[in-house]
Amino acid sequence: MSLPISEIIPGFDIPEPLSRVEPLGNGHINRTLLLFCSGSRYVLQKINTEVFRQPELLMDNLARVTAHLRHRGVPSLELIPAKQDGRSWLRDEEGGFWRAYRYIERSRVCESAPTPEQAFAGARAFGEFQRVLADLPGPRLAETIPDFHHTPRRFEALELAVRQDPCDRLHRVLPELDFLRARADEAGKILALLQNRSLPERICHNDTKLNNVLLDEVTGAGVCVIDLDTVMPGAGAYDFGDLVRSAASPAAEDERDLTLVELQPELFRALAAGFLAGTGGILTRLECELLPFAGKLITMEIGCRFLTDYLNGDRYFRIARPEHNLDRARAQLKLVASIEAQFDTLRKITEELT
Ligand code: ADP
Ligand code: GN1
Ligand code: MG
Repeated sequence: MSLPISEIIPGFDIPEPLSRVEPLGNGHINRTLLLFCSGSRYVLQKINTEVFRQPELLMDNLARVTAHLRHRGVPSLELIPAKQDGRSWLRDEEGGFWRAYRYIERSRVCESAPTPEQAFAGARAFGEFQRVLADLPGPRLAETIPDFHHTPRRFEALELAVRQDPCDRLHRVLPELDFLRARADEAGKILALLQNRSLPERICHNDTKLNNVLLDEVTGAGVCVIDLDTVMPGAGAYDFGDLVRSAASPAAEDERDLTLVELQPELFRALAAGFLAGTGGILTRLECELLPFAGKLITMEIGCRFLTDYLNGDRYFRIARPEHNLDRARAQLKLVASIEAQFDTLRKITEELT
């Protein structure tokens, strides 16, 4: 049982009356609602505390990151304070963790099939995000989900799910499992370079799918990077990798017709050009060289996570149909195959741009 929204909203400094509430967006983890209040719009989110175990730490990260971005003239999310104590979040009596944002008007997200212009704009915004946060003052940001992009641990979690097979689904995923196992030795490549300091640790967004950046409804330019729950230390190339996963193929993340899932070099080029424009020269030579591989790695990692969740009975990612996580996994793995088939082209494009 969860509390009705009408009991949560008065806790925030939001003008009454509330005229309407609608679900917002397609996130897989948190619950996101759009509120229409007295002529203005707000976003209300319930954080999934099974996934984000220390939401207060996450909110500390978020406050520092948004303040720094604004200080540097980059628009960012604006949190609405809670009435009782002025904090940027509140707990309901059942322990639910809530926060509210001002809704950013005249913006939209691209869920799938981006144009090259949208791919460029989104990638540039994520690149700029990384560049501006490179000099965030203060201590290292908290890790809101430890080992988030520790790809070898994601593979270990898959093997555990395979051994346990709690829902008797293993027999349905044998080709996908073979596909991933054949690539397991590549899982630790970026991590090893981070660990031996060949790559710098950066403040990354870590969830750079294209629907986590707002684009101007009219001009299409990047307006604001959102969904900041996983902003924490990582490898710069990861943020490019998730852009490739989510925006280099016109197909949706859960496309069932796998013939539609194909990396398009022109979308990859737009993403790389946008990301490099946004990062504005901060990336090292090795980081630039790793961009195509990061696309493959993150697509493989998230395919692995979807498959693991399918085996475990869909406990992590929200699903809208019974085989949803399996469909998502298959689409990611098809994209990995497409990236591999065009890898030389992607390398050439990256070299041309750097
Ligand atoms: P989730 O963690 O569930 O992915 P997000 O923070 O990404 O949640 O929000 C889900 C969707 O809500 C986004 O894709 C975007 O469409 C919309 N959205 C979120 N915050 C805002 C905002 N402040 N202004 C406008 N739209 C927003
Ligand atoms: C989740 O919350 P959302 O939908 O933006 C997930 C990402 C995955 C993504 C796949 C905290 O992102 O890691 O890449 O789904 N977020 C978390 O679409 O696990
Ligand atoms: Mg999101």
